[in-house]
Amino acid sequence: MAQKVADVLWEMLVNAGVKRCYGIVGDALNPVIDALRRNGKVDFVHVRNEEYGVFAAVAEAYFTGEPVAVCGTAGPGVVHLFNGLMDARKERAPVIAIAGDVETRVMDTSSLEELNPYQFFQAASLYTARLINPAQAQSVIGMAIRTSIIEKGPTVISIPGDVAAADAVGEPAAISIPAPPVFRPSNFDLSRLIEMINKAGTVAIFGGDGCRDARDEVIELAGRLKAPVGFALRGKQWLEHDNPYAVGLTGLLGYGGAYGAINSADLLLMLGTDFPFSEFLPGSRVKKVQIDQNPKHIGRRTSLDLGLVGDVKATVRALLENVDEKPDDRFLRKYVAETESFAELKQHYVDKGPDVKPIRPEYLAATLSDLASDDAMFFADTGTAVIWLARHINGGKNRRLFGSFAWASMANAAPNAFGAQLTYPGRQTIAICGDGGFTMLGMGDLLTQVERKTPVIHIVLNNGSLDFVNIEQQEAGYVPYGVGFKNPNFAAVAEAMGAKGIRIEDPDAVRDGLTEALAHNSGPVVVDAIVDPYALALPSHVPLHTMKGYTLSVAKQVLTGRMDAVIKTMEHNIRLV
Ligand SMILES: Cc1ncc(C[n+]2csc(CCOP(=O)(O)OP(=O)(O)O)c2C)c(N)n1
Ligand SMILES: [Mg+2]
Repeated sequence: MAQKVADVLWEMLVNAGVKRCYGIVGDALNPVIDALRRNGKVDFVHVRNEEYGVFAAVAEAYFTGEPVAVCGTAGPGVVHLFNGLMDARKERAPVIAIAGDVETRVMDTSSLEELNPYQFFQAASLYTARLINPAQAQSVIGMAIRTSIIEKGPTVISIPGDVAAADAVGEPAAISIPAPPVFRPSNFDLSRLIEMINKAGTVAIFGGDGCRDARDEVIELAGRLKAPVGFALRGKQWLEHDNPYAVGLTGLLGYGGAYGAINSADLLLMLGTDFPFSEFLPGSRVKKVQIDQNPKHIGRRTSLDLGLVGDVKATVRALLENVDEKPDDRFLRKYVAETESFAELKQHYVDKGPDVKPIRPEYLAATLSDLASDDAMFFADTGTAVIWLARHINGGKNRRLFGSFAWASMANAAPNAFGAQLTYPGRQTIAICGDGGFTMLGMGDLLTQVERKTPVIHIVLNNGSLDFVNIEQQEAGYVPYGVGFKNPNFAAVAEAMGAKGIRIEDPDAVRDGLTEALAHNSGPVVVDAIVDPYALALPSHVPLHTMKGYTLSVAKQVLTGRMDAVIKTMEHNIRLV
């Protein structure tokens, strides 16, 4: 049989490193999927919702750096890809979407399921192509692959069924991908930075995901400058563990001495971070320097005294050869000590945990961290799960912590962990899910996991509420509204679906329940953990407007007859003090 356009597509994707395609088949995709079947080198992962497939692909692509395919068809199935592709864009994950498109003979006639991919994907995709002529295939597919890998993010190939099924023109093109380039700022800018560093009495470092490959260099620089190292959530897994200079996280989830260090140093070095919460960054009293690969990140969150475009690793290496060692470590010691005392405070919630019912999520998360293996991969749903992950799951050289940290979609953890499990079979992959998140996306595709027998450990924080929003509303001074809902027994639901279910209601069952879940390796397990919906999670630094908002909300709740909720919140948190 002559090669079809769809055969060219898969051969080129396979040559570029694609091993899996997550999605749902149908109409325009039928010839595409038939070619995948003939090709035989790509694992097609049929999911129950295309969005779940994309979140799985994001985790796989982010951790391996290799491209991962997803597919949806046409119109509605394609629409389901979108949220995950936005996440891929923000997490810089090379995901290539194959979007089924209407037949060319009805294109641009508003036909059934027709969707203009250029308009629709504009915000998410780094490159969108409509493959309407077989002769385009090699160039278009090559561009989608190279853009996705080199620029790190999602691309879209929109393909009508008739074109996918048409005879190919020419052979599949070879794909050559350059290794990531090493680039650093100009010598002129570097010498300005060196001068600023050498002049500054005290220096603080604040790092993000851009420090992923620069951990050793950043720690060496911190040692030379006696600089406390704070981080954004996306920097935590690279910069916190085994780092004597680490001072925690700043921002809404913040803990430790990071806020103080960053705001009182003479000079702040922001390394590979696009941290969005400007109110936690210092004003003009602190001199600020930002180093980032992406020129668009420079200066967009706070005003700078110097902005440098370059790779963090290469830039810090160049600095290390030239900056003077600082002799005085008092500044560093002060914020490291502050971090240690916050850790004691955090531990307090954990230590009291075994006696407190409903289960404190802090205790649950800390116990999980304690029991999980040294190379476990943890995924947190957007919601309070992220807070507990940030504060109570300890990282490590081989541990990984991931979530929808930059896009902040709900329901990411279960599919992220599923994608990670397919990529790293046998490694502990743990999804800390909200009950809102789990019922939004995770529960339906638990069936996919049952079929695949993927031993993903789902910990569902069963608090009967969209608790993060509940807290948010109170911090903003609103009476909580639209945040409560009723849950089934998730363990029973899991068992009915063919997974293992474990329900934990009592704090003294936490340890054994989690141990059992972590040891289960014949398929997915769902731990239904009944946790305290009134656990309050204020950051180590509370902005004034938050304090005011919370007071206002409490006043409004009292005035609208919700005294019971106010008392419960006070009670549940005060008994831990
Ligand atoms: C798709 C999506 N919808 C809505 C939101 C807004 N949001 C952020 S966190 C959250 C609550 C999550 O609730 P749940 O999953 O139960 O976790 P909890 O905070 O209760 O632990 C909501 C609604 C969002 N981020 N993403
Ligand atoms: Mg919830």
